[in-house]
Amino acid sequence: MRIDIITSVPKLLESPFSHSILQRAQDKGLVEVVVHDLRQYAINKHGQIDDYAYGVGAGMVLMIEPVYKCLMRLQSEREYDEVIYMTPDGDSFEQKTANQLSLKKNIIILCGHYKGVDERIRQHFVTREISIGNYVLSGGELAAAVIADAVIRLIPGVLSDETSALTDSFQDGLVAPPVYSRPADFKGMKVPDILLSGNDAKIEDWRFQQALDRTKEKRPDLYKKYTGEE
Ligand code: 6GU
Repeated sequence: MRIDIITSVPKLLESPFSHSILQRAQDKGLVEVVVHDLRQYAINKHGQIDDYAYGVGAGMVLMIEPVYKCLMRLQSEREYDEVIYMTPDGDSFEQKTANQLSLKKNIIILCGHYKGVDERIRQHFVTREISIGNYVLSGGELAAAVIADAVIRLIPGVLSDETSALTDSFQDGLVAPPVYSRPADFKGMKVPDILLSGNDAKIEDWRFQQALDRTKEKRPDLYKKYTGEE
């Protein structure tokens, strides 16, 4: 999979992909993440990429031309399955969205900034608009990193069997059961006996019951969906 991210603030995206699982996924050749500085496609030697919005006093808009030039350059090099625009008024990002995107070959993520991007880009070039929640960020970069993280960890081979995405919270519709590590007794705070019993079948039952109980308590919305109640 290849993910191309177009941004006016490339520095914001340097670190998230340079560590841990996301770095390892790239080292293994399972994903390629390429960040593009929109300023390299500026319309003049001043590096201009934004301008005043027509009919509005304040607020800068990402201009159509730099974004268009960057998109054309990329699309001349390979076929893209999606051009995603990060915006607070987009479709909300869910695990289901991550699952869908993880099956794609090449995707472009365009980060909004300022008052957004020229509407003609959204109308004619964007295939999907995504928001990561009901709050406003100062730009789409951190949201793009969230999406890329959620997608990349689903690519086969990125996670080991033990950390497999198949056992994630949400993947089966339930939140994850509690986990413990050594020591079994820390200052009188004990790990549940069942986990020390060595009885794998019983432990599996216990974990499932814990997941059910937790979901009911913490996420009644998910619980209702899971049990088919209502
Ligand atoms: Cl994708 N962008 C911005 N700027 N704010 C957001 C968002 C995206 N998702 C939630 N808030």
